[in-house]
Amino acid sequence: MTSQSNEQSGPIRTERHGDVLVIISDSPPVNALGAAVRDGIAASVQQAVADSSIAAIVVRCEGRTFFAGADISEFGKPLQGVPLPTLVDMIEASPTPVVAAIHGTALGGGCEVALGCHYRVAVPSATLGTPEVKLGLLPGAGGTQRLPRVVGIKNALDMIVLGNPIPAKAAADAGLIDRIVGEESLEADAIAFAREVAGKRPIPRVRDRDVAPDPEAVEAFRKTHGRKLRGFDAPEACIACVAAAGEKPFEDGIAFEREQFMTLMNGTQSAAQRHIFFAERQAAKIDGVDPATPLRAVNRVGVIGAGTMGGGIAMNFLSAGVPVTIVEMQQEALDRGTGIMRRNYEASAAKGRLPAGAPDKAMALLTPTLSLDDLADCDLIIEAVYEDMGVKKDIFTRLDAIAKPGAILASNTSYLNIDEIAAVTKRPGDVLGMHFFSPANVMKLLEVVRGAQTAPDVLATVMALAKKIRKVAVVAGVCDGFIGNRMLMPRQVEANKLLMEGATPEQIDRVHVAFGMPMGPFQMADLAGVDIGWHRDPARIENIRDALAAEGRWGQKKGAGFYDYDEKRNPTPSPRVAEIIDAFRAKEGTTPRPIGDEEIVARTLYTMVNEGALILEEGMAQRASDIDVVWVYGYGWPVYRGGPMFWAQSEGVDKVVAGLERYGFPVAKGLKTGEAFK
Ligand code: 3H9
Repeated sequence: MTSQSNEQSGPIRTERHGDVLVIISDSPPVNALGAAVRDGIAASVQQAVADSSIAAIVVRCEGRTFFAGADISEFGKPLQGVPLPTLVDMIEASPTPVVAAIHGTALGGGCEVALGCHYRVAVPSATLGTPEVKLGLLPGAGGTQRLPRVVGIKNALDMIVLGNPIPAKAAADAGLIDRIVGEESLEADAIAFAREVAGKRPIPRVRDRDVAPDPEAVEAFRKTHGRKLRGFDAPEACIACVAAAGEKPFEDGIAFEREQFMTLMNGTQSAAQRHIFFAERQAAKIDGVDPATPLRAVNRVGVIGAGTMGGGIAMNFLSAGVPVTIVEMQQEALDRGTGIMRRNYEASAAKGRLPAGAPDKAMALLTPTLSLDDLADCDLIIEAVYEDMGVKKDIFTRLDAIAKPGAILASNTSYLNIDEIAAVTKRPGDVLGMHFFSPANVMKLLEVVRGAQTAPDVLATVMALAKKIRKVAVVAGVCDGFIGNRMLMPRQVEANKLLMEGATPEQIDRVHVAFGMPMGPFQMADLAGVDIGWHRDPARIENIRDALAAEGRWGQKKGAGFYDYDEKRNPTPSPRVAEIIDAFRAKEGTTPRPIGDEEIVARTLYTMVNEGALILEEGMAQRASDIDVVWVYGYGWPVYRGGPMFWAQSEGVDKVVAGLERYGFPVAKGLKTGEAFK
């Protein structure tokens, strides 16, 4: 049957295929359900319903995806147009059957629109999900009530509370998809399907289905995931709504969902999580570099050093299908490093996180070698040896002679001056920093350090590559510790001083954990190793850390650090550490005083915000939101507090400034002028 083009209203157009009307959304990049899209669909559905010659309706999207959700940029602004829940109800109420034709990612409101449709077909590569929880929200267009009615309480909890999308096949198995159709023939297959169901009555409406309550599944879910969801408001609201789907009539469940959704939407957690969503995407944009800059091809990556860091870095590329040449100095170290990589892959496969053949496939892309000369055909070479300027300069001098013209030379240093490293080469424009976080195959953050001479296309290539290896990359300038570690410094200095003045490691850590950090500064020291950066002279004891290191209290690995550990690595406060601290206080003539939690917050967290403001002032970060991204993805800053710079604003900038002044810190100019939040 020939198609006939009909109406076009903004991003929505319709096409007539005989007695089937296809409603098409064309709203790049992701067909978010903004006001114009919602209004256009509503008008088209009304029009179709009024036309007795139309037997069925298909809803599909142009471009890369079916609706990827509500338009997040509209949140917090006055509502315009048809509300999304009304649109979903309107589709569901249509007396003409409606079929959702899904490709790409049917997420959030997109999945809810599909649930309002009477039937759903999808291509095999499609995924469906309700990730609202990751924005501090819940599916607020009926999703919490409809999804459980289709897939059951247990599956709905997984999808709604964890927010992870599922592939079309799993969605079909769960009853969410009625038919998997051809990858290349979505529209034609959806129209054919629509014709098959056009005459069927009654029209199946999800709201008419029942789902039995399943309190056991709810309890089991809480037990399994409670710890991971600590501190977040949205998961509990999601759980309550899903449970309500089994307990309340549909309309009551919807009213409950609405109330919970509005509470979350107006709360600070969702504002923070939405901020991070956009901040993460903003971070990919490079000031002063044209987004159309042609990129250099990176078909092979070289990694120097097969230790924990080098191995983890290499895994990122192998997992993304990019061949890697990895260099070590000794055969034994090379074998050990590649062995660990293989075991890491196999452990992931055993846990079901990777398909069975993935470890072999990834490792087949790896070329281990003992010779730097073998890096000659690499397009990007990342040096990941230990932090020593002399060693790094030596390596870059040699690389300069070996690497092919146009190859990008990167250092994984976490502190050292990239410009000084670049200066030993004849191609400083090709040099930059790629600071991965440990474990490098897991942590999402990548600080990309832009040297004074780094060429724009080098920077743009590495930022694009970061996305390919699924990292969140942030551009940093050359300064001691770049963005993340530089902000760690004032926190550590103050934490140490607070110990001397009367606080305990437990108290300081407790304040940080209560704030939402995965661990406090002293727990982190014990995990990383108290001996890291230690001068290794047991006779030279200048601070508490030296004293601990000298006694072999190197942290978790030794069963003792700032805490004592049992064989399961459970920490308990250490009487010995208390003695050491007391002895230091006595030596320095300090009388301990009670320290309030509020002082710990001001001196260890406000000081980080202050450092962040200085980083911005010096142009070492492009924007405040980049700093937030660094802390959320690199250091476990609770995403529901939106990163240090966002948090300072929700805490109240005046309060932060007053706190800093109270404890005698020079306040960064930008904090007072507001420049620090741009
Ligand atoms: C919801 O639905 C609430 C309802 O339950 C209830 C309402 C009453 N809105 O990520 P990308 C932009 S909440 C606005 O780089 P990818 C994004 O900012 C929503 N904008 O692409 C970026 O802009 P720019 C539930 C959005 O291919 C551009 O699109 N849905 C939205 O790597 C490209 O994005 C979600 O949470 C949006 N919904 O990944 C899904 N989505 O180019 C959120 C994207 O200016 N989205 N943009 O920087 C995603 O997870 C990913 O974007 C997606 C594509 C997987 C779709």
